[in-house]
Amino acid sequence: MRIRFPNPRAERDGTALVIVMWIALGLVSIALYFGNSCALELKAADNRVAAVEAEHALDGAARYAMYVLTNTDQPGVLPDPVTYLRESVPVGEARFWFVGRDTRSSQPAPEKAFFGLVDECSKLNLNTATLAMLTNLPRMSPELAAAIIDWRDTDSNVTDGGAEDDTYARLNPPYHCKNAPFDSVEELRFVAGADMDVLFGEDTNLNGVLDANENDGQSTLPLDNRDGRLDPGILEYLTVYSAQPTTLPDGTAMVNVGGANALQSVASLLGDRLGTDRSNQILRNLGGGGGGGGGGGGGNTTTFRSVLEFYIRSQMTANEFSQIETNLVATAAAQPGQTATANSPVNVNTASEAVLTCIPGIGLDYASQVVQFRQANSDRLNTVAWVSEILPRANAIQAGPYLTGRSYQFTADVVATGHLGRGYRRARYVIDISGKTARIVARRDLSHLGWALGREARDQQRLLLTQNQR
Ligand SMILES: [Ca+2]
Ligand SMILES: [Ca+2]
Ligand SMILES: [Ca+2]
Ligand SMILES: [Ca+2]
Repeated sequence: MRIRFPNPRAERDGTALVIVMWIALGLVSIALYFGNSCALELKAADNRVAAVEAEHALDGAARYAMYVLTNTDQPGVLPDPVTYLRESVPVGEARFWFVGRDTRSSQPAPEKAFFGLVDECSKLNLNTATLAMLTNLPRMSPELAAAIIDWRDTDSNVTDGGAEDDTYARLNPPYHCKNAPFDSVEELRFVAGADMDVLFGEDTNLNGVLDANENDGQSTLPLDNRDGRLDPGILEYLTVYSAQPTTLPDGTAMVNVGGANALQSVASLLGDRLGTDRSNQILRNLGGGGGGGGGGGGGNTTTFRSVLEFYIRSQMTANEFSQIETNLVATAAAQPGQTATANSPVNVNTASEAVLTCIPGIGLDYASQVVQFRQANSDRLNTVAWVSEILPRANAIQAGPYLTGRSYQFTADVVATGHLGRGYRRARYVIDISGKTARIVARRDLSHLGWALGREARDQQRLLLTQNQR
């Protein structure tokens, strides 16, 4: 066997070895690259799965909220938060929370989230509140309040300080004044003078909680005042959904004490529930004849501007009133400055002090007393009757048309996460229970506003993740 040592061949072999090594190295890099991108892809897919889980949990939570609101012994009363699941509720591997507001306390611990359903009727209705009522909201300027009135009224007459087509024509790009009711509170962004500061205030994520960035002054947005209190914008206090029905859930008409022949209409209801003798006595208090059968009042034109006024003038007991209150409605002609004819009073049992301050007859003078009464009498918050114990008679009658003790629209502000706390999602569902069955009348995604559960829940979430990574 001959052995040759051709030097050029050896050089070629050496070169080939180097080339092979380079190729091998290249292949390894490619493998590593694909491996890494697969891992990233896997992680992204995992996050997408978590987000899908969270989306389903949102819808599940909304259905649960509808169940809670309808399967209660007092429909129309905001359910007591301790009677239903509202915090970190498991749905498969996902969880959900209801972001709520504590209506029982005037000074909620501002850094702690409150979980529960929200009463839409605790807010002022953007389509029916008068100029004076809107002007009393925190952060509201008289000009913006006037511009809101102009935005929703059908005419083009500029309210003092307000804005009609001329103002909007000067904008870039220009647009028209709507001259029709608001379809959502978010529509306020189009109204002249409504900036982020007045809309959101310090509560940039609309959760009713003083988050870290909302109490650090100028360091991060928003530019808050660092006073340890949450000063929200007007979005906190406004709704377009509140509306009192004029029929009972089964479709029969309620008794309208605001219409003509109010006494004749109410007589048979009173007789039914309280007996003829007591009914006649009450009808006499109300200025009616109280004679015999239902239609006997003949020619009496007594009407009441509100259910509360009816109660006060009737001199019936709170207990008697509770037996007929849900059957009563007062739909009078529209008040000056209102465009919509919908009857959309504020629920005095759930409204915040800021909203109560806007109510004629309550105002700054009585708003805090109303809240204090609620704190001391949590067992009586299913009626409007007690207001007559707090306000002087004339004030109560003035406040009556703007108040109710019953709510028919509620919001489930749901946050959900998928497995291991991943895939954060948030959506607000407005649920209307005035009909035979509850229905969702609006859904708005709020995931973009970021974490809304406060610091405590975030710490728990992080703990869960680190435990799982070990
Ligand atoms: Ca107008
Ligand atoms: Ca907040
Ligand atoms: Ca800040
Ligand atoms: Ca503040």
